[in-house]
Amino acid sequence: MLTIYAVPVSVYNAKLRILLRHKGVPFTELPPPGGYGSAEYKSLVPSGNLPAMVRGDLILADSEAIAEYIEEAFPDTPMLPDTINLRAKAREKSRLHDTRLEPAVRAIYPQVAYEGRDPEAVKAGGAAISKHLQSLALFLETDPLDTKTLWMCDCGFAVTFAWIKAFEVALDLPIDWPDTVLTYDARLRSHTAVEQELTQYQAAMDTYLEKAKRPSL
Ligand SMILES: N[C@@H](CCC(=O)N[C@@H](CS)C(=O)NCC(=O)O)C(=O)O
Repeated sequence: MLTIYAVPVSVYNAKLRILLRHKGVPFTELPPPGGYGSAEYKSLVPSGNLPAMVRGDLILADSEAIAEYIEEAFPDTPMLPDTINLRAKAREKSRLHDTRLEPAVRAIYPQVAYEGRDPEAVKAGGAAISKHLQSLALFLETDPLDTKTLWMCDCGFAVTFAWIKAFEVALDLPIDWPDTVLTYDARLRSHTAVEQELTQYQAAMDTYLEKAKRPSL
């Protein structure tokens, strides 16, 4: 059995769950032993990072390292392409999400709570995210990956797009969505694994966004 240490709201856990759902790999999700950030958890996962995976005597952190392992361990329903060049392009796209777009979205978290929110920081955050969406649109114009397949590199984008849209509503985050990216988002959502995960994940997003609401007098 494959176990994933997770917290419900984690973007990278949701990314991994899309991959596991799409591949039909059974897994159990548990909270990190001892709690998030605890010494007990760090004795298992030195970085303290979530998600982490346990399978037999293997303990592995980082969603992309885990995704690559699962791809090799469960090769049915491949989520990486079959040529070296296309796999390289797929990995480049994963990193575009993990190292560029998602960190720009994460920078908005300090502005989520209504109390102390800085409208100028929200505006600047929206501009930074929009800049990354423009870069993604350019990338998509020459993306050689087959558009009918759900790839490993797509999973993170599906979750991050859902957060950007939620922040547009909850924080008035100003986002300039390129049409190419909106089309890409719609295509990702047409995959059952994405739609089911995002539907189930909505409750965790709603709970997190409670603090964004203006307190009632
Ligand atoms: N690149 C990492 C990012 C994961 C990540 O940022 N996880 C957060 C929770 S959503 C975390 O563990 N933060 C605390 C830490 O890194 O110590 C991955 O893909 O797993």
